[in-house]
Amino acid sequence: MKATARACANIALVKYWGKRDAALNLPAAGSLSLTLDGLVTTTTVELAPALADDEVTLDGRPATAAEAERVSRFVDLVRAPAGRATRVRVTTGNDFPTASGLASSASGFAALALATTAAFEVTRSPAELSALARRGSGSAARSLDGGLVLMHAGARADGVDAFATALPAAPWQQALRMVIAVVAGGVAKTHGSRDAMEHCAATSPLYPAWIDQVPRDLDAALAAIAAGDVAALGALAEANALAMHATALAARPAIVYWLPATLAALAEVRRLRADGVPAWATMDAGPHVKVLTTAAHAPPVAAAMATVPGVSSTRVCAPGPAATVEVA
Ligand code: 2P0
Repeated sequence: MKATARACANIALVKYWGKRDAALNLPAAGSLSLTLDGLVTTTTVELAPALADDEVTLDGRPATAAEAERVSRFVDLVRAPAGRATRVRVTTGNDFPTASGLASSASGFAALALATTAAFEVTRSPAELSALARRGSGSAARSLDGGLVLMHAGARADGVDAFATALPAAPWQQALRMVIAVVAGGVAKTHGSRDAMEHCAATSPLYPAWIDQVPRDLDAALAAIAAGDVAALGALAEANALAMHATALAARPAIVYWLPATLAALAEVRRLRADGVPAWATMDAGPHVKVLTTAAHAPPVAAAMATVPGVSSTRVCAPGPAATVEVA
């Protein structure tokens, strides 16, 4: 049995930054994201009874021991409850450069959750599948759905209510665009998000205020979405991302993801806005700047971002579809 799944990356408009339980990977607050087309992970899981160990290939190369271990532990979440011991051959690849600093764990674990359950012929509801993907990576819970996606923090200790659901699609959402400005020198992350959010929770005096603020930001973002108000959503997303980064800047020692070009890109977004262009910035655990805008404005926004010194490339993404799986 062999299954191949495809899942798109997502960028959060209200960020996930903090856990309430590390073992089950439960978020401390909800989050909201936009699934993006053109940033796709394709993952094949094949049952391989002859293998003694799982075999994992990432982007055409054998996985490192640590990577293979993380994949195997995730597959065990499906394999063990199914009462199976069969090893698997996992082949996964991104159609975007993993070194570009764009989230790959989100699309990666979403595709792995879908392909693994299909290969073992295990039935999971959409909510269960999202909660399963969450165990691999919190942001992966949001990559099974397309368009705008809401991650529920949940309240239960077992985490069954910590999953993501798609928001109702509306025509205006199809005109949303995310311009990704890749900042040169944004090399191997100095602080992976998992360790960084733990460090912020443990040492940042701003962390409690951040966790307090997220539900308010989510409410405001949902109200903006219900009203189809892109400007309100964009302003909210930019403020939320800056608050997340403020939390990291205030950690001790500080976590500074920004490079000079990051600030230059942020200034360019403000300049565009001052000129009447709908453009709002968001940033994740790295130096890159992602700009929320609309289809009509995406080409000039991308052109403007490309002129920022230190921005090495730009990419325009539209809302992406839900993840899919095929069984061979
Ligand atoms: C987000 N990030 O909401 C936030 C904003 C990064 C910055 O979700 O520990 O790799 O695997 O659950 O999902 C990245 O965190 O963390 C992330 P884990 P994950 O997109």
